[in-house]
Amino acid sequence: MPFSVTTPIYYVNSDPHLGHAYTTVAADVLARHHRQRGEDVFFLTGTDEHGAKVARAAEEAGLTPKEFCDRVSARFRDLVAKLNATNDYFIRTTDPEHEARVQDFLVRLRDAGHLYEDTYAGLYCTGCEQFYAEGDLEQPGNICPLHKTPVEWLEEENTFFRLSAFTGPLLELYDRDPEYVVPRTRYNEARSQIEAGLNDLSVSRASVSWGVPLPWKPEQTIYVWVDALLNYHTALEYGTGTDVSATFWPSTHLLGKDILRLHCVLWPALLVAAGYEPPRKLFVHGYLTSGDQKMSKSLGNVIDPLQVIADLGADALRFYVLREVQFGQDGSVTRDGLDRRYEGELANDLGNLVSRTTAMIARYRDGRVPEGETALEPVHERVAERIDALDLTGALEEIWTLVRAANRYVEDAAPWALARSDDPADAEKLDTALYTLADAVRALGVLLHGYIPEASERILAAVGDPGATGWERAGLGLTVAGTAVEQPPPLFPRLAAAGA
Ligand code: ME8
Repeated sequence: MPFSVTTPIYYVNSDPHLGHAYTTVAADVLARHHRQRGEDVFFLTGTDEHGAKVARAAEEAGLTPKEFCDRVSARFRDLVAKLNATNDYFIRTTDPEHEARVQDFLVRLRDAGHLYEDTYAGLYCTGCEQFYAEGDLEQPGNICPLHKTPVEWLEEENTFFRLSAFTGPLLELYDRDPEYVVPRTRYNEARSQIEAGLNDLSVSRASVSWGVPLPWKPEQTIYVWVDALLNYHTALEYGTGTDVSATFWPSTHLLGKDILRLHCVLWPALLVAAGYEPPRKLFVHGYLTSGDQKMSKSLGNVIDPLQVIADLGADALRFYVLREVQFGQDGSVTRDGLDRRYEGELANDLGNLVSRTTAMIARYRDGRVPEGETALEPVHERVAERIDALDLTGALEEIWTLVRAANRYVEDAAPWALARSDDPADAEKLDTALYTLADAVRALGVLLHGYIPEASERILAAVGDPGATGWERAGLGLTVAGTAVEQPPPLFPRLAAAGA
């Protein structure tokens, strides 16, 4: 079955940080895993470029909105590449192909009778270009909390989407699949928002000029969230030059909990209204925090992913974020914590295992894997189960049980002692031990391909199975005796040696 996965498209009003890298890495782990299983995969990420916030950031930078978007979008694209993410397309909402399709979609909604004109009235801050509820303003005097200036009463004619009419269809969707939104707490949250009743939504803006014009009233622009959500479908229509939406829609969306309502309520409603299938599944993950605060540019507490990659490599970053924080929950991340896991788990647990195994085979068996049968238990079935449940942290823990089991096995089997013995029975035990280790290392190369692709590639090359990442190779006992093995340079050089 084809598999299609997305990240949110990131706002270009600020530079990428570790939180953005997080969702991209998670989506890439899924994309790589499904490719390993031989499935057709489409992995989409990109940037969200319209709206008042971006226009204002451009103005502050002294650039036109498009120049500004080009500049910042390129930084996101660069991060995606440096993370070794294997996205099939990088969408920008300023792609003309996207803009045209957003307009078509609005026409479709209108023709299906789901839009109407009405007056939008409320307290408006021109600094923010945003309506405020009275309760969110400073009193007395209705003062904007950000600009400290009084807001004004504004009325504009807007186009509204009859979201209120979709309460029933949305509840049906949720009832049909109790795992429509994962984890369960997020499902409950989204469902109760729907049950509480939905208000119609203004989908055009008279006050925002940096956006996609409403086709039948071009002096208004389409609400940036409608424009943004549509990326998930439009990209499939034009991203690769052929329309692959029939193959790859519906997609699985990964997103942070900040944008749950828009994805779990508005987005399926828009799709159903326009006659499209709703998303396949939505996984809502938590926040990477610094202490107990969400990591965000505006709070100034961000870890720069490019710095981490420059110091320790993309694998270290990919591994750390999915290992440290249970995927789905919030969790604190620090540079110290990252360095500790790099040393303790990547360099020691995994790096040493690979290096000892290959060194011993070189030394005791001329660099060829001896005949033998594995003495360890495979983990690949449990790993695949966890990944299917989108439990990326649980899957990694399952893989690590094999790393730990192999390390315990080296200590117990003590091949160095067996190698000193003249007893032929010990020579056979040594064969078994070396086979078991070589084979475990090879399987780890397959199992870890999604998480740490650079190390995986080097591991598989070291044990004479270069490029053999297919999931059918993830079990144990599949190594062919006689395979030539070579000791690689350290997979994860010590921090001091790495200059960090
Ligand atoms: O919301 N922890 O863009 P955005 C975990 N353009 N994930 C984080 C994070 C953190 N501290 N900070 C950011 C937008 N993220 C819209 C989306 S989609 C149609 C439009 C990740 O740049 C997380 O995936 O604010 C979150 O949902 C996303 O970045 C928000 O990125």
